[in-house]
Amino acid sequence: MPQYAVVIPTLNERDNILPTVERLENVLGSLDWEAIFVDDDSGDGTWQLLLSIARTKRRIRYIRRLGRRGLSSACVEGMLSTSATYIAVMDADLQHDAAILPALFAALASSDATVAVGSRYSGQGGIGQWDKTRARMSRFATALAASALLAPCTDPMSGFFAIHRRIIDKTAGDIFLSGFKILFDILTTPGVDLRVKEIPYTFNARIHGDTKLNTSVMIDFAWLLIKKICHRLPIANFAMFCFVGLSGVGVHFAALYLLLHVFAQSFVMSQSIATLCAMTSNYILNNKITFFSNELRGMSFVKGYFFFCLACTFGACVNVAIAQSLHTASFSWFSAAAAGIVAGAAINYITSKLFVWKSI
Ligand SMILES: Nc1nc2c(ncn2[C@@H]2O[C@H](COP(=O)(O)OP(=O)(O)O)[C@@H](O)[C@H]2O)c(=O)[nH]1
Ligand SMILES: [Mg+2]
Repeated sequence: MPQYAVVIPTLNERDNILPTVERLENVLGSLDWEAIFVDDDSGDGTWQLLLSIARTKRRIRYIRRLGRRGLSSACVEGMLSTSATYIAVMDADLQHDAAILPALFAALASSDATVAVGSRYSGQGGIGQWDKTRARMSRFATALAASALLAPCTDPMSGFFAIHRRIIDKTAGDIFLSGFKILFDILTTPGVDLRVKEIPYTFNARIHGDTKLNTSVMIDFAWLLIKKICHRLPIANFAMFCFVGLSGVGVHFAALYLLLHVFAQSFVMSQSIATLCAMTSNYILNNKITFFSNELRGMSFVKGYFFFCLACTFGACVNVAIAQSLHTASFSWFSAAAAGIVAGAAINYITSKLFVWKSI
């Protein structure tokens, strides 16, 4: 059984495969290693080439996935397919300098690090020939990402790293499979033994093929980032809860308008159904975003919905009671109502966190 594995996701990388295999053989020569290429049924002949190499070289394996896409899910699948103790992830486009693979593995095997990161932003590392826009975007995303990290790392967006297998065994079920930044995902997963060591390297320019980084990948990343920051910072988590509540107001008025003017229902009926629609949409969004790490599914989702509606009802009662008593104590209608809304939201948040998503 090889001790070391390198997982290499590929999507239309035919011209990069042979040089990558050659680099691996050169730098990993004396180690007991295997490489697992994970290809998403590329149309350019990548998997056919991988098949022919795998038939002649026992260190090279490949997985051909059908009807699926996604860099993170490809990496997870590759990592779970090996029983090696130390597992690296590397791009297939020669942008990652394979020469540091032995140093990444050594960092895990001979120190107490559990994650070794090929870093462009530490020591002598660098971003090579990136244009100014991509360099700025990368710096900006890295700075944002830092606020969600659970272990310090100067390059959490790196796609070049190695981990001890117990890290992936523990985090595999939590990784955002349609994501692109698996290292960031791992470094922001709570309850994991994260000890990071960084190995500087300089990012190479792509010679063959095109980048798969596109707008939808960036949107997915923004989504992941928001969720992780919300999880890490309680105030951001509360702000997200309030933001979801605000979106519920929009849902409420849209439903009310439709029921009153399109379906010609009575006001009481329309207002009741609109309230239910708002609560339902708030529940679904909070389950997916605010409390994503405790996301409820199946029967728990149904039970959670019931408790969430109870929590909202309780919050609404507190809201009205506080507003009423402040108004009676001659506060203006506006400040009395505002205080009621803030108190109601805080109560909703605390009861949701404690009883619905049980995340304290
Ligand atoms: N299996 C698989 N590999 C992918 C997918 N998207 C990108 N890759 C591979 O992931 C690596 C990084 O992608 P790349 O386009 O180079 O991203 P960039 O380095 O950020 O420009 C490359 O080896 C790609 O072939 C995907 O959806 N599935
Ligand atoms: Mg690349």
